[in-house]
Amino acid sequence: MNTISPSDIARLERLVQDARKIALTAHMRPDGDAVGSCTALYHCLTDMGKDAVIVFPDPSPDYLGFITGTIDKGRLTDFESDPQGTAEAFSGCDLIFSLDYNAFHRCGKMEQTLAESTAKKVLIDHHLNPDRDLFDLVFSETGTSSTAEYLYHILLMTHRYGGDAKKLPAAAAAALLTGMTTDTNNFANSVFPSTLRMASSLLEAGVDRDSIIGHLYHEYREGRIRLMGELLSRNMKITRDGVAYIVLDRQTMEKYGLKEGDTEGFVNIPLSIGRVRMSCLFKEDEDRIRVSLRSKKGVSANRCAALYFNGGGHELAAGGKLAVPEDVKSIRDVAGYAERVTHDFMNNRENM
Ligand SMILES: [Mn+2]
Repeated sequence: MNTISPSDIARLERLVQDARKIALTAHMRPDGDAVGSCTALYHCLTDMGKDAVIVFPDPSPDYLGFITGTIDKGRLTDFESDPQGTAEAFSGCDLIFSLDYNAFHRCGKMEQTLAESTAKKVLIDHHLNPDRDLFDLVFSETGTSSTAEYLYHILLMTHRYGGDAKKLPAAAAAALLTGMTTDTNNFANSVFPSTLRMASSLLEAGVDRDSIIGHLYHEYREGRIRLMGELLSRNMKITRDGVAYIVLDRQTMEKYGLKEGDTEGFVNIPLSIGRVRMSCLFKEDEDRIRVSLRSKKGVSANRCAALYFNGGGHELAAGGKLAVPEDVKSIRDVAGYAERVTHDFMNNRENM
């Protein structure tokens, strides 16, 4: 992680001090890092006496209810459920935080409302290629496990917390540890020395990690595990280039009674096979196919997502989409498309 500039911290403190109303935002289909970061910052701002609200593009998934449950009533909304209220939240605030995304289009249908707001904007994020021009202040760092970790280090540099994790509100500390835990897949990837320092300080500050792990990894629906079994035994294909891919249609999702967020982490599993160098999960959505990519060192998931799947993200973990019918005619054509483009990708030395 690069050193965080004290002058940026001073600017951040001034922006917060001058703001009356503050809105916190994250990307579409917010994950543990997005929800954890927003919730943590919400508690810190509230702790400072600020009027803060969280606005997601769409609802936070049920499995993160143990985090969002700490937010005061009426302080968490989303554009999909309440477009009017969201627009009012943006027009009425004077500072907006963008957490865990690098450009407004990552907020989907909320993009325009966000872009039109005249509020000052601060980015705190760990994805590649941030759209710096959109923001008044940019904290962007790819050498960190998660936005939650990065936010933790930023918060600790402020006068308010002065390097002492014990001063963080308890709900903020737990939300930060949750965000880092999900983004590292429970310390399996993107763990830096700074990540372990953060975890260590948060445990010392009294965060109940066992309870977080229980919520995150021991409360799945039965359907998730049964679907995982079906996908791995019947659906997963491995190409001769070492690319594993799984195509998941809506019918199968419905058969197992699964909802948004229930397939979180599936894409990581094929990477545990020795000859697999990249794993792709294709999930049918209303008018598109959503794509998740994970790769091992030496193969750039980010580049593959950018070249063939209208997306990007991190070097070894990226996402994207295929438009129907522009990119593929239907879900049935995804396997053919995946085989073809990943073969091209894996055989072009520039991509390695
Ligand atoms: Mn993240």
